[in-house]
Amino acid sequence: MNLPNILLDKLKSANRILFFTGAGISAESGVDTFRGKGGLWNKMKPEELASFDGFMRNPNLVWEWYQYRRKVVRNTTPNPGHRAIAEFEKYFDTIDVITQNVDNLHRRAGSKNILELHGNIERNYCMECGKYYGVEEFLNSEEVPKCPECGGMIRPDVVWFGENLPDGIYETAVQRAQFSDVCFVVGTSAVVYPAAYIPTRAKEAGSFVVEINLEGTDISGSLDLSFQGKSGEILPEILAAVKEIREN
Ligand code: BV8
Ligand code: ZN
Repeated sequence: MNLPNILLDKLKSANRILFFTGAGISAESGVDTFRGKGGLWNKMKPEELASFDGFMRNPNLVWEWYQYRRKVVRNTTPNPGHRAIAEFEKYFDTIDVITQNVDNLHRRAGSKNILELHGNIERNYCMECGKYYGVEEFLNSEEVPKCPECGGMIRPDVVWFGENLPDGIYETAVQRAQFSDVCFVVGTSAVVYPAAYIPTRAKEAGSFVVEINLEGTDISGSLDLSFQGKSGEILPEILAAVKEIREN
């Protein structure tokens, strides 16, 4: 694929690259996205499943949904898009990954500098005593398990709608986006806030913002470049160009 010279120039001089990712980057690993074709929200309402009230209304249904998603993630692997992002670390001083995803696939692909804005489904915690757990202890629990320490309800360590993001993580994410020389926005419909503010904050601060998405989004027109296609195909192409530029 022929990359525009402006992008090649930016990648030549850049020190800090930031990847802001959403569910689309994991689609080629077989992990359902939320919106768009085949998205989860086409079949069920986010408020019912990814919200505290939804959980309290029907804890076992929500727990079962997360157990299903954990099984999908356990039985898949990072795809070439995740791996290309991890490999960028060889060519630049700083690579930041800011993800809305909870599937842990960036870490499994080898990325080091990751901010998980919406938590991680491979962690649980007790709603009473706050004790953190992994997923192993409850692998076969079909119902919401009780905390072995205090008997409280266990929930996935993710950020539901109406819940705050983990303390300070959004502010740190914005700061890193503002310091980036190039910001890739990958596989997100950019409709969930405050995360969806990040590409705009990067652009306002002078970062060169490049979208990689299967389809156009509400922010496509406001960015510097927008590639339509699969991240698992486009990111390796950009990495190949980077190798060319940075090795010569
Ligand atoms: C909060 C849980 C403070 C974990 C999720 C303004 C400011 C602040 C808040 C709000 C605001 N406006 C509205 C709100 C409230 C709400 C919100 O944003 N609502 C939206 C829907 C209007 N935000 C919140 O509640 C947040 N909390 O702000 O706290 C507060 C407190 C109280 C009251 C008010 C404020 C919390 C938001 C987090 C919610 N939790 N998930 C889980 O179970 O996963 S959100 C969920 O959506 C996921 O985390 C997901 O990451 C996220 C975003 O979705 P995307 O990642 O973009 O995925 P999507 O499917 O939408 O798009 C995928 C894209 O990829 C598509 O475009 C597709 O075309 C593309 N694609 C597909 N395949 C490929 C591809 N691209 C490339 N290659 C491919 N192969
Ligand atoms: Zn407990």
